[in-house]
Amino acid sequence: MADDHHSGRRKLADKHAPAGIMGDHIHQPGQWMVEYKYMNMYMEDNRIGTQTVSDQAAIDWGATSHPVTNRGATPTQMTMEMHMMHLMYGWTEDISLYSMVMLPALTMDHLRGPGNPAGSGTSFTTHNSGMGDLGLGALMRLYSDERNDWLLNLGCSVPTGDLFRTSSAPTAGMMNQTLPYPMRLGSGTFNARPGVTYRHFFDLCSFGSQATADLPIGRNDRGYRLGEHYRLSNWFQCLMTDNWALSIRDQHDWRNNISGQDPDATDMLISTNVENFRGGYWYSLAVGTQFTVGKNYFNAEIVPTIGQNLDGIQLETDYSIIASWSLAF
Ligand SMILES: [Cu+2]
Repeated sequence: MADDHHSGRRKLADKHAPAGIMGDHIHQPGQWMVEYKYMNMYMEDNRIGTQTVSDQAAIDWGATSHPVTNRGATPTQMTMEMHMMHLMYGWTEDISLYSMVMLPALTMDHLRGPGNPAGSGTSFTTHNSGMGDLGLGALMRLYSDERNDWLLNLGCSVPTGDLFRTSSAPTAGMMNQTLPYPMRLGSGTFNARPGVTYRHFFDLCSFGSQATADLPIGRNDRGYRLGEHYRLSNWFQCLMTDNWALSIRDQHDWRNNISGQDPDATDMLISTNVENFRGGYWYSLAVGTQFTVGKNYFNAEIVPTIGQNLDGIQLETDYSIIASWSLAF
């Protein structure tokens, strides 16, 4: 029964976890997998703690906050788009290797504040896109039997994303300013990305649970380190047919604030420059579907954020969409 975990049950439409999960499976020795994954996260309106506020209230709040902020502008909405090229290879029976190229496209809309020489109350948009940080790692089987899989993910990221882009849009062309923290393409540090995944296969359904961490190491070339990010997710998939499954999933995200400080990120200008206004807790509930067409595997999810408690003032997350195509050969 040595090949049990390759046969039968694990070849059906729930063979991969829902689209928002990575590192949930390994491959047979010599097998390759290519995947393209698309994600877009939609954020609109500011939130102070758990309280949503208007754009004008976000500017007013910054006049007396600690530190004082949003004198130049407040963000009003953002889309965080991500194109991911994922490659997996089954190295041995129990170890698969992977790499992941990330191509983010970030767009943020703003309302100018009272200290902006380009005129209070007017709006502008900034955009940034290109190569993000490169993900690399190994997935190891800790234990498998006929119904259960335990996998360990030993991953990391390499700082290939640019931190130095500037924009003159905030001042309508009068001066160039460094883009604030959430508009940068990478973390600037090497990050450790460990994870553990458990899966259990019933006859017609499956359950999974995964804990992951993204742990930046040291300081980057701009003198700071992004906050640690921890995620816990649980999901349930049910087979409608052998080739089609439906999924539900919960997701808890905890993120810490930034350590250190980029001297060019002036707190007073905008809340996205404030190191202590990046952390928080987010709770999301996803629904999704997985299906195969020949050897092609399709996976899609919509992930509304149900609850969030943010440090300081930040844009609130409304929902994400995630979709992928993959092929193993
Ligand atoms: Cu794979």
